[in-house]
Amino acid sequence: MIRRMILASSLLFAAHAALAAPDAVALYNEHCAACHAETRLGGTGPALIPQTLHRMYGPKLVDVISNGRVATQMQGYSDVLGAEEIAAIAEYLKTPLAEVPDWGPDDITASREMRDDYTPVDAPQWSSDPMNITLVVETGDHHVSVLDGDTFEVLDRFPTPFAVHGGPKFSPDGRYVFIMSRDGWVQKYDIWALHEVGRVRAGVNSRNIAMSKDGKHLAVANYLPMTLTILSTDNLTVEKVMDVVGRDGTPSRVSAVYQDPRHDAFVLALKDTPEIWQVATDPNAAPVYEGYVHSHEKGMIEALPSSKGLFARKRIMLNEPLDDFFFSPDYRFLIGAARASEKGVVVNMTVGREIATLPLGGMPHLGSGISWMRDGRRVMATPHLKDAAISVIDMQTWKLVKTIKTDGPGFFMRSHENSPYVWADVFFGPHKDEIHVIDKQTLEIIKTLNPAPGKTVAHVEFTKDGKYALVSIWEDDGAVIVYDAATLQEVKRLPMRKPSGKYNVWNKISFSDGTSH
Ligand code: DHE
Repeated sequence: MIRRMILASSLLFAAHAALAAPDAVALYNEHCAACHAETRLGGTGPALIPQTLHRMYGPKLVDVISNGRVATQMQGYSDVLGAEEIAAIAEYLKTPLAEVPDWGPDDITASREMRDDYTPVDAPQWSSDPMNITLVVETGDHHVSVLDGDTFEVLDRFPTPFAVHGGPKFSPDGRYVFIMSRDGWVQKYDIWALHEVGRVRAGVNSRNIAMSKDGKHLAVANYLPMTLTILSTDNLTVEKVMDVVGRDGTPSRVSAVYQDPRHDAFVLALKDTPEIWQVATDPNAAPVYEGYVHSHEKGMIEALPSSKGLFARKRIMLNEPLDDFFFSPDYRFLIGAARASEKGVVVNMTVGREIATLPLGGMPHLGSGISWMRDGRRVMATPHLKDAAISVIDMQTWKLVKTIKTDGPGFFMRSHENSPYVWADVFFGPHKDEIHVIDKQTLEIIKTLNPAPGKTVAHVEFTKDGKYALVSIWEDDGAVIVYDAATLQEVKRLPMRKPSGKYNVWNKISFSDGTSH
């Protein structure tokens, strides 16, 4: 009798358990928290809270959890979790947090940690060419290696904050470098002294950083909070935190911030509102007029200057938000695209208006675009994150010159003024172990390298003179391969922990044509 009762009650419990709703919080903590943090405020992955997810409500959120997200580290969970469990997590992500940190100037200031074991030096403490230093970001164990660009000797290897993303930014003299991680930490490192100077948390969930033309200010683009943080490069103190709100009152995440040396400004890509912002880095910037008032005194309509001087903000109004940018080398034009759109847009940055559209489907990755001279005309090229193709565009007519078919969608492209070739990785798909080498004049693939079969091979950076090309084997037990950029022969292989981006001091501070800035 007792056995029968136990059996009945355990059957009842099992039936109840089967009917009970999945425990979303437990599932989240088990499967999502490692990247997005238990607080849901973001780590290697973005923050997962209503403020940052509102565009994904509905089936899309379930779709991303089930199938992953192209061009990101987000994998699909449909083979690990059931439909109900995925739906429960999606529902949980829509729940507002009890409290979202403001992360204003006081929080940023409180997070600032300057190293008391750092002593400034008068000159490099090593004998390599300071202009030919190349940094390698090793995401496998969150370090940066400092390479001598002539001998490829590792001069230092220092720990970085968690999940560095985007290019580190050098001071104009190449002496300091600033490195940002997705969880908002910004680190300052002295290359001459081979020593960290300090770090500060500029945002909760951040995208990238940009250096001002004069090297005095560092802007940090934030998703959370929806702000731009501007730091003093000298001591990492807060100079300004700008709330990012569109003209119509819509708060917006900042997808990215860039330096625009022509107009002496930071340029902001806004994710949620159809505007681009120019934020002056020139202390004498002219007043920006953003509205008009009726002056009773003067009996006329008077323009209302909203800001002037350092950090004056100018809005460039668009037809739709653009979140991925490429700039012409003279910074007269910005070429932008929205992730979901089938076209690119050309914006004249001096007059502040859209002037042309480009046929660019397949999710172009304009951030990796490069430009060069071909038959006396400047062309630009961009890979596509969804198509096995590279688009080459004439920058005078804004017409497509050629679609180069590749072995799979790529992420990064690189060249150098002294190289006749463009290097383009095949980041996604079965050919992720390939790098195409393309002739800049014929636009033909002249060679496909496959240095580590089966492993992801990606991102190229040249040495200062363009003689060598450095390629990452993007694996935990990976390497940086040094190629002779003319003969395309391997010269050296340096073991590294999941090396991602590589950044040559000279190529960056001289705004080399073939690289990102
Ligand atoms: Fe990046 C640069 C945006 C996913 C590695 N990435 C950039 C820049 C932007 C950007 C706007 C240029 C800013 C700069 O360097 O100052 N990246 C995005 C995305 O929107 C996207 C697609 C989705 C996301 O979650 O952010 C994305 N990026 C990735 C990755 O998954 C990569 C491969 C691995 C990682 O570290 O997250 C990645 N992104 C990089 C790297 C650069 C970069 C290595 C710098 C390239 C350079 O040479 O300058």
